[in-house]
Amino acid sequence: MRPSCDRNKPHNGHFAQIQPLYYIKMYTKIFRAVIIGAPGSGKGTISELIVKTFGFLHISSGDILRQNIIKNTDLGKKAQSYIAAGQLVPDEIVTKTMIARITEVGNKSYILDGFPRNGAQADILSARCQINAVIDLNIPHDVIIERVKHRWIHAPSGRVYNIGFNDPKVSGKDDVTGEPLTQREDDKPEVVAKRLQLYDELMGPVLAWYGERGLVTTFKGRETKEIWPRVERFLKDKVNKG
Ligand code: G5P
Ligand code: MG
Repeated sequence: MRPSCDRNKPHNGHFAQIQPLYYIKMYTKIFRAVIIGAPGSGKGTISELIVKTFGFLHISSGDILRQNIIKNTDLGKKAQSYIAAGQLVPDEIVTKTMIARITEVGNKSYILDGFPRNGAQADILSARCQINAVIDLNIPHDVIIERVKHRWIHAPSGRVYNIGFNDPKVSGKDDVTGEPLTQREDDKPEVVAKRLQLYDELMGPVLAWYGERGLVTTFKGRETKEIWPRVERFLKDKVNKG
């Protein structure tokens, strides 16, 4: 039986009650989406809901880079200073990493978050795989600036919290591992301002490129709880049509 829509509503600020199995069983076709939006627009949060609801894999360039920084890999060492300064990590590094991950994932449905980030990356991605839809989150900058001040993350997994929106069960600790949460270095107000400016400069052409191919759907709003039901409906329609 189909779960009631109410189960998908946030519970105490969490989306923990989502019932994924109905969708995962029904949607067996391969579907690939890109989620685009300014820093702090909710790409990671909406992607997590897509994972739980549709069973897609979430491939986040930012999460992959941060995990490499924690592990102190060569990639992490190269990426760290760019991320801390709110600049893009050089294309050749990110593109190689993301294409390797996409290849590794193979024949599965996924949502790409944070990649592509400019025209050059979009070109390389389009040569490698076909994207079925682009979800464009359009959130006012004033909302974003307020939000990221309260963001806490569990960097090894990429799990993200926000005080007053989706609080951890125990203050300062990750719900799953109990490990301490941290704040992102690039969430400092001056770095956020730089990231927002860079986003506006670089993503305009990428959105236009996908727009010319009829792939972009924009979701405008101030809160995830109003945006998510629209994204969910959109994806259900798209995935059903194949
Ligand atoms: P990232 O990691 O890709 P950004 O800048 O694209 O980083 P970010 O900051 O991860 O995006 P998001 O994923 O869009 O934001 O947002 P989110 O984390 O889900 O939500 C933000 C906060 O708001 C969270 O705390 C969440 O809980 C809360 N929230 C969500 N909805 C609501 C709501 O309705 N209400 C409230 N109150 N709160 C809410 O990239 C980082 C860096 O990595 C490098 C670059 O240096 C980049 O700056 N990088 C790349 N470099 C080159 N090429 C690429 N392709 C690169 N990808 C990453
Ligand atoms: Mg994110």
